[in-house]
Amino acid sequence: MERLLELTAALTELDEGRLGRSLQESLGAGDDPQEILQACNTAMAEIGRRFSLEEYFLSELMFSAELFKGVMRELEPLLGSETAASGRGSVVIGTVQGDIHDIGKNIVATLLKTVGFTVVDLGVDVPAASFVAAVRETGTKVLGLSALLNSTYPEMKNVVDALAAARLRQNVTVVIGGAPCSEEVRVFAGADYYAPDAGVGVDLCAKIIGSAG
Ligand code: B12
Repeated sequence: MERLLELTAALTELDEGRLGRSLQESLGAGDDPQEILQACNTAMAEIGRRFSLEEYFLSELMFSAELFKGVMRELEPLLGSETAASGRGSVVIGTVQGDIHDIGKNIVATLLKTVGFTVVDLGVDVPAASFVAAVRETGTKVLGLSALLNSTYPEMKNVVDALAAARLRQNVTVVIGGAPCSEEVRVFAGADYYAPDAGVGVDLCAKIIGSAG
């Protein structure tokens, strides 16, 4: 749709004014907030590509994150308006140690809350021991790990191994996500599921927690 393409272009070009205008236009026209999010994701992937090609630098990455967070501030109340009854169980989530990317994780956390899960968000750069402690304290059935850097894949495995060492592995389903994750990374890490996007992640949580009673 043209409005959403314009939004993607405005974010990709890091044009704050144009982004604000196209966001307002989209919201005014009643576009689905999920589709607006998707349009932003497309832009972030392109921004990452430009960074790889050295067309953009770290300052541009940082600015893109600020712009995305601004969009999320506008979207959150709209996503929240679909809130279902709470009390569906808890999910612990965090970005693994060594990694400070949190935009994707925050989207997953927001969507989980909107469908009624209690989310314990441990933030970014989370050591394995903190994940283990949170799983123990909350008794959660699902642990979500976010990682955006190839260098942090081994850290996901560390978390899974630490859960096993604490004899908690069998109590919890581990779901991983983050743009460069894949089924291969899941196997490497010893996790249970890989979610390519937030929607799949939320569906998985519903399935796991639902079926576990
Ligand atoms: C914005 C950004 C940053 C920002 C992050 C700000 C923030 N608060 O998050 C800043 C500027 C800080 C940053 C820093 C760096 N970055 Co950066 N960054 C990005 C960028 C452009 C976008 C990431 C993003 O937010 N995408 C949008 C969100 C919505 O997508 P997402 O995270 O994938 O999440 C979705 C799904 O994956 C899923 N999901 C995510 N997590 C989880 C978890 C669970 C449980 C589930 C179910 C689902 C799920 O749901 C989300 C919604 O659908 C990416 C490019 C890219 N292709 O990803 C590079 C990218 C990730 N960064 C990269 C790099 C190299 C770095 C730096 C090392 C740069 C440097 N030289 O310092 C540092 C590392 C800092 C660190 N220690 O973590 C590389 C990583 C390469 C690699 N594969 O290893 C990328 C891929 C860019 C590139 N192409 O080179 N970065």
